[in-house]
Amino acid sequence: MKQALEKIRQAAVQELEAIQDLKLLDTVRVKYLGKKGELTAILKQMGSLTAEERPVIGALANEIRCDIEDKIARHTQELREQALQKKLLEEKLDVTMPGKQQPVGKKHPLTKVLEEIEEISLGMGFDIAEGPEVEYDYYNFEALNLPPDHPARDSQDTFYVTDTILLRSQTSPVQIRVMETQKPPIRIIAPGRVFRSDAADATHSPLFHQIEGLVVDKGITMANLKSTLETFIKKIYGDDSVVRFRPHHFPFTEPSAELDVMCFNCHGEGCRLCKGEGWIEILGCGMVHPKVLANCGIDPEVYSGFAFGIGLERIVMKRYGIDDIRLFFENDDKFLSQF
Ligand code: 2NL
Repeated sequence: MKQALEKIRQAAVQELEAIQDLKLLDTVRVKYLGKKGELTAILKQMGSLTAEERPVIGALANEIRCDIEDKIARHTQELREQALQKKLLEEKLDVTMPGKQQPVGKKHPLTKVLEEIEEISLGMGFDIAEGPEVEYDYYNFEALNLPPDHPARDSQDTFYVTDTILLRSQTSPVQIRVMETQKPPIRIIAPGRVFRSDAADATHSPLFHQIEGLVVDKGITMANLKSTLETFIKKIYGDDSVVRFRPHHFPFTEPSAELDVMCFNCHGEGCRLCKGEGWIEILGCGMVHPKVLANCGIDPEVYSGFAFGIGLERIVMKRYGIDDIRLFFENDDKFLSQF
């Protein structure tokens, strides 16, 4: 019987040592120590032993049970330790590895040039004014001396929301609102989105951006207009740029003019950029029409002013040689990442 017990111990130890899986360890316990296990089976035969043999075998059986339990416990501990080490090794994080490069966005070319123009304007003493994109017909047209039958008010060109409400087609309504509520001296620029019901093509977009400027005070003349705009243009295009004023017509200014800058690509020779003209049209301007001042409660006998309007997209297209206005609004990263 002693031999049978020692055999069980040996078999159990051998089997135990071969096991590499924590889950299988319990099968060893059941096989040798369980109620129907091999050790229990031997102990059931204790009845056949003499009174002297019984305590000796009993003690041995107990010692073997303890030994096997002890070995199972130790092996369990070992396997747990191994599993932990493996897990730690697999999940090791090397904090010295270089991080993943995150793509960084860039400013939109329209934003870049607008911010540049805003900086220049602030430096010249202008404030920046803003106003609603959805406007009353009154502020967009009527107050600006565009009578109801004026062709610019055609619903073909303007997005009407109702009979009297529309998407502003210029930022002048911002300036009308400022003149209505502030006393001269007024020195503002009004940048923002404007809307016209044009079919989109290389030079037209139903949404574009305008920057208008307005100066109103006592004694403002065409000389102030010319010197201010020439200074402004030289800050944008460089000190050596040459400007010229051409007579023009706008309903809201009298007299009116357009300002050209000598082509910065061919210096007046004529090239593709200026379409052979030698000059590039930059903005429209003029002395604020007396009726417009009066509409805003400013006495045209006391005050005078000048105003100008720049199309932002045109300026940016000329600056970077962009030949299609639609590129600004397509959110194509290949285009936008170039600026
Ligand atoms: C152009 C022409 C211009 C104005 C805008 C203006 C505003 C008020 C009163 C008088 Cl409140 N005038 N704005 C004046 C002249 C020209 O823009 O060709 N823009 C692209």
